[in-house]
Amino acid sequence: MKYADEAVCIGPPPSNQSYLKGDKIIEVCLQRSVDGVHPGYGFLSENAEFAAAVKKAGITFIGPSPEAMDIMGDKLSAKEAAKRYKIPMVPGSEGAISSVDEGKKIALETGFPLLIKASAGGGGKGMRIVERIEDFEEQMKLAVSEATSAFGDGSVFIEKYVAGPRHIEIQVLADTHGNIVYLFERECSVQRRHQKVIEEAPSAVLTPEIREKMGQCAVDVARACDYVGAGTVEFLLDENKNFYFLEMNTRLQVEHPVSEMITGIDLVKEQIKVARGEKLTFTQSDLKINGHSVEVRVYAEDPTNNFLPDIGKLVTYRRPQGTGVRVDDGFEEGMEIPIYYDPMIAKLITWGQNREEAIERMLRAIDEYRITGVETTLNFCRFVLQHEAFRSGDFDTHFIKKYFKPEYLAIPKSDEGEVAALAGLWWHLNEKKKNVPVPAAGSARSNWKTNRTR
Ligand code: MV4
Repeated sequence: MKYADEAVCIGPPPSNQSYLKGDKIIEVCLQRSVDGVHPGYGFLSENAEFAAAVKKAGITFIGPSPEAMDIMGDKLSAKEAAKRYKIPMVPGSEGAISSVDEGKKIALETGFPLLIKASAGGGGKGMRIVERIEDFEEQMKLAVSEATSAFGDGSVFIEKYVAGPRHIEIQVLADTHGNIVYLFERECSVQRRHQKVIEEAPSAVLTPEIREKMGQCAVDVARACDYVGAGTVEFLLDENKNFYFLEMNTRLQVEHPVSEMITGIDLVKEQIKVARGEKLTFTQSDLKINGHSVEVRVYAEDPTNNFLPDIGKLVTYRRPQGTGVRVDDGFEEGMEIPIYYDPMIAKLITWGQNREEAIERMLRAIDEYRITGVETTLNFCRFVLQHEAFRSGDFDTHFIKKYFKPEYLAIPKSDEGEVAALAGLWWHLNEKKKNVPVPAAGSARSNWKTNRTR
């Protein structure tokens, strides 16, 4: 299904000739009298310069102000802004460290292990762990040069290393009239190389008290930069359930559907209403968590081959269906997965009355999804969802490193055993000239009565 009333080609597939061509996009908007730009996620969605250029052209940018994006785009200025409120932060340096000697002094005060982080960084880039003072100088130099080449800004700072943390983020929504609410948390601890794999809402471990405190802090962070629109405030939760503010993402995130599922709020609709200048029609006390939601990211990657992107044609593409199942995707059967972008095919989201039901529905939806032509991460997601550590809620950001080995997925992909057995039976019956019907493949596997395959 194609929903757009009109589409304009900006340029060829490589993103630096199309999705990242802010000037060209604005030019097209002006030609067509476009009144608003939704930046999506990725590409220009957190680019303050683009937001400012859109505004200057007299077009509404559906998102926060360029100033808010600037403040939150830099971790040190984000922490600086957050300091105006009482928001817990990981102990470490007050600001950027300007020399190795200064860094060493702060490192000894902070204690080990510690992290050196790039202020302009994201996704773990420019982040170095230091276990002992002897390694500090080398790691700091590496962090600075990595940050300089990746972001053109070599500012780095120190934070104590939080061991075994959970990644928990709070969805916030702010209008232009000073109203800010939080739409509870998403737990995104199951990650692989800073790429989220499974997200859920609410977190299995937050108490109502911690949830409310984190929510309040997230609202304060948003207030600290006069935030407008939908945003996400990221926290780490340590083993003792202490939480620390890390950074704020000034866009709608990939995993926003799980928040929509548990609150009943359409976040994109709210973004547009806020951009039009409308007031939020609900307050914090109107918002309640209803049930549980899980999202898995379906990537065209081969989990048995180091998650190598597997590009090619979607020969078969059939979505799962049913109560509590949502698929957000952009592909149809027969389409090619392009090489130019992140190879995400779809987001598969389920909702249930409780966590168990949401997970059960996800496992069923994964089984029902039919994708051939490319390898996908569906089996890998099934592995995670079936794992005892995930089921019990007792996991952290090291889940995949700790528990996953590609061998675990190297089971036969087709029903080869069954096919061989049926072929043997067919041959046997033919030989004996007995006319007993052979059961249809699949029927013998039904578990409707025992429900014990998982
Ligand atoms: C940390 C941390 C432990 N201690 N900061 C990684 C990306 C960036 N958003 C923050 N990250 C981390 N910061 C302190 N002081 C551990 C991580 C981290 C991590 C955080 C969230 C999700 C997955 C992660 C995987 C490795 C490290």
